[in-house]
Amino acid sequence: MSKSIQQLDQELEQKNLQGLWNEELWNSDARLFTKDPKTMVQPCVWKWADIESSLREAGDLVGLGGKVERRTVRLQNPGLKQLKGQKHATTHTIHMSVQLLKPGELASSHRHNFGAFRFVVRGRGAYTVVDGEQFFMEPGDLILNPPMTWHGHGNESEPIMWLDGLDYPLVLSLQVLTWEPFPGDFQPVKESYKSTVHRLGMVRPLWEKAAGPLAYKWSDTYRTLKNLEASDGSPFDGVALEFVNPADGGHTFTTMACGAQMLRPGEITRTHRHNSSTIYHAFRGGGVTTIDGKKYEWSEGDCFVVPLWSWHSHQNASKKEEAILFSVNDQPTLEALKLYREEPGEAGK
Ligand code: 1HN
Repeated sequence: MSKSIQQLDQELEQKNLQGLWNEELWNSDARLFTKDPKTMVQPCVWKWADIESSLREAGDLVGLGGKVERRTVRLQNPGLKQLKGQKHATTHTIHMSVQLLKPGELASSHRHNFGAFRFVVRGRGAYTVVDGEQFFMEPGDLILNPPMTWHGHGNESEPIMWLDGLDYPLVLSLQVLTWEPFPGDFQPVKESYKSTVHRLGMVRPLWEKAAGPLAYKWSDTYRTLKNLEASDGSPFDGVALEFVNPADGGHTFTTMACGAQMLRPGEITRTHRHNSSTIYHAFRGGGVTTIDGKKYEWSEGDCFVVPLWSWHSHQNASKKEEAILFSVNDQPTLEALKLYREEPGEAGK
């Protein structure tokens, strides 16, 4: 008597083998192989009022020290909650959280092989020390922690809040994540960086190994946006800038690109889609982003996600004021793997 397929399947199972004839890869509703990419990442808006009040409460309840290295609140994507192990993320590749550091606090130094950045949103005067270089923070400043750079934060000023962006979900999915504390808790500032005026612009001290500057001052970013205000800009993103990598002039990180874009009063961008995902923060102004035909409203301070391959366009809600979005996306990862794709929507849309 010949074997049934079920019997064969059982025998294969015991030998750690599997026949693909039963697989849902090809033709079930849950199939993996589809013409368009599928993602579990969902569009989502996080209101600034919710983020800020959670952080303020955490500021009263949660002290730094011991097990608590950072007081930071994650933007959890609702679509990823059901994923075990890698559910802690804003998109499948990027983790964004908002951190509060109170006056008198010191957040100990550590380093990891995932990249990170800070984008300052409220308060000024705190600092972060990256590989011994001290960067004082003001709203709109972007400060990079490239992979394996030591970093700790201190505050002798007023309460400060910033966005933390990290590519740790990506590195975790590759199962190569590493993290280590700084021996001695807080990395001291190097002698050469002890003055309050640090290097500015595209210069570096020759006697240090340091790469280009790891901080982008908001005053420079904003001036550039304003200088380009009358240009055509990108049809899909308005006056959009990328923060260039100080080491090679390319994307901000090997894995992530950070950007700042200005939507001019009344500006509505053309629809397009790409297989990178983006996390936005409304730094100034308010507007509406249409994602796959649904409108998501945002006002100053809100954060939101545009998932990969979703059709999207942005609109500045004001006819008088500009709107400025800070963003981070994983396009560099897709490009590095030669997987990046984008498509414009129909003209006039
Ligand atoms: C981290 O190291 C920081 O250094 C902030 O301030 C947020 C979220 C997940 C993993 C590491 C920081 C983080 C983080």
